[in-house]
Amino acid sequence: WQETLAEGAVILRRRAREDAEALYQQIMAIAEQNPFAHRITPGGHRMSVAMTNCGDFCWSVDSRGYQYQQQDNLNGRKWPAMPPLFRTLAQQAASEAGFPGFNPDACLLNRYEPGAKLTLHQDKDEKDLRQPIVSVSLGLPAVFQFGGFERGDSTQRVLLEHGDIVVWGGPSRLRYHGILPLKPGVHPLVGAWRYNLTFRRAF
Ligand code: MD3
Ligand code: FE
Repeated sequence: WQETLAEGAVILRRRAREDAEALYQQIMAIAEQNPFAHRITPGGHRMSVAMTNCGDFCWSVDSRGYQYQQQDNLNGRKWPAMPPLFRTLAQQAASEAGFPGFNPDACLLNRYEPGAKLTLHQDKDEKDLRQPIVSVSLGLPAVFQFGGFERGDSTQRVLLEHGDIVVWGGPSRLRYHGILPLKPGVHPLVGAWRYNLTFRRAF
């Protein structure tokens, strides 16, 4: 159940459904070691999305800016290791979408509460932009905005639902994208939240 959204952007609908419970348990275990937190952007805004990480490197934001770090800037601890299930799923999804050999060294975990959103942005802090990003959605559905290469370009809307995996590579890697405010609801496995895992090759 695979569809190409744009060159290099492939959605594998429901691909993670059978792994969803195990993924959710792992998310909870990671959050016990490194709780989800609302970070403050360089502009002084509290992000409505709460974040944590696993893997060797993880994307961080604080008053100094955005960067990949080996420690949590909130508590100075190293990130929990990337669970084998996470790595295997991301690698398999990448190769199904036409990106064999993907080996993520970073996994950012985003948690959305009702109303939480992510404004249009590009992901370009990774060293090798030829490497794709693999995203896994769990819990409540969200409307994803998929734009062009300039902030003002028109956007298409794609519903991302529980278990959907999207691989973003090739020319789509640098497209602007965002998440519209999450609608309230209750998901049977996950509750009143949406989780999104993004697997990246940072270095
Ligand atoms: C398209 N996360 O963490 S996942 C992010 O649902 C991020 O939490 C969103 O954007 C979320 O940076 C969207 C889908 C996604 C992730 C990375 C991309 C789409 C992308 C990179 C390039 C193009
Ligand atoms: Fe992004």
